[in-house]
Amino acid sequence: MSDSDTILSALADGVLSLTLNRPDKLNSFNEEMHLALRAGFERAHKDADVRAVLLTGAGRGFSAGQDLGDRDPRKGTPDLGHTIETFYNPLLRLIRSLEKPVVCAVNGVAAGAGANIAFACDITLAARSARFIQAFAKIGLVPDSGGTWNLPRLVGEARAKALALTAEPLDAETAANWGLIWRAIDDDKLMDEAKALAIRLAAGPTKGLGLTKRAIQAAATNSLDEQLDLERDLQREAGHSADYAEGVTAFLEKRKPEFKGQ
Ligand code: T3D
Repeated sequence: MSDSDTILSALADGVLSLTLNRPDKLNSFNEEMHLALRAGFERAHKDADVRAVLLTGAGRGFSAGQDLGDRDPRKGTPDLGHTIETFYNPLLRLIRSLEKPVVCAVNGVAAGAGANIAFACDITLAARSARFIQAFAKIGLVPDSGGTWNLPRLVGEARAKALALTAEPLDAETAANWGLIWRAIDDDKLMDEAKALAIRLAAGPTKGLGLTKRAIQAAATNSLDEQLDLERDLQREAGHSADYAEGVTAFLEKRKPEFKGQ
């Protein structure tokens, strides 16, 4: 793990909590925070004690996307393709390929890459006061961090284009009604609800939950035939898991299951 304080990291109850921690810059991404967040997700991939991840932000915002202080054009033109390839794309791939649930608690404004990282998580809750902004349009950029892939799939082309071309803020309630996130929660209850959800998932049959995540994500590009074959293969794998044996045994014995994520 990175020892940077730009990401606060704590493991408890099987949940790895990763908190974006540059609150004076609305948790915008600089290279140090990128590397620290990546280290957190790499740990989640490797560490069997991590059964779920909870991603949130410190202070009044979730994330304002790229730190524009690092992008002053008066000091030269950066190669943004290089930074996408080096930082944002690996992060998105780590989140999507992690076969454990990733809960995101959007505690305040989520702009640019900050919004699209939130949309890439598995279950995203947002404080009622939070706003989502495809801020790229305000500075001449293209939505990244999977935005152009996720937005049309989640809300359809008309809404995706309007969000991306106007950069108008979207409130949390509407984001939930449109299917961009799971739920809008009263601000003072957000973190309690997000933690409870992450702990519940971490105590669940995380092997099967991970396979479920893989299947649902594959549906975006599979035909029905391909998806039916994938369901067969993944069900076979799930059926051999210790968690499946425990779940059925516990049901038959009328007791609470104790899943191990195996
Ligand atoms: O470059 C690449 O590698 C390519 C990848 C790009 C990915 C991207 O994310 S591009 C999009 C970058 N983000 C933005 O364009 C958003 C810029 N921020 C805003 O539009 C607004 O700050 C918000 C709408 C997000 C929030 O507005 P508000 O009024 O609630 O807060 P504020 O007063 O604007 O910001 C508070 C502080 O955070 C302020 O600092 P100060 O003046 O108090 O010292 C502000 O400068 C700072 N801040 C906010 N966003 C950023 C930021 N500092 C650096 N970078 C930011 N993105």
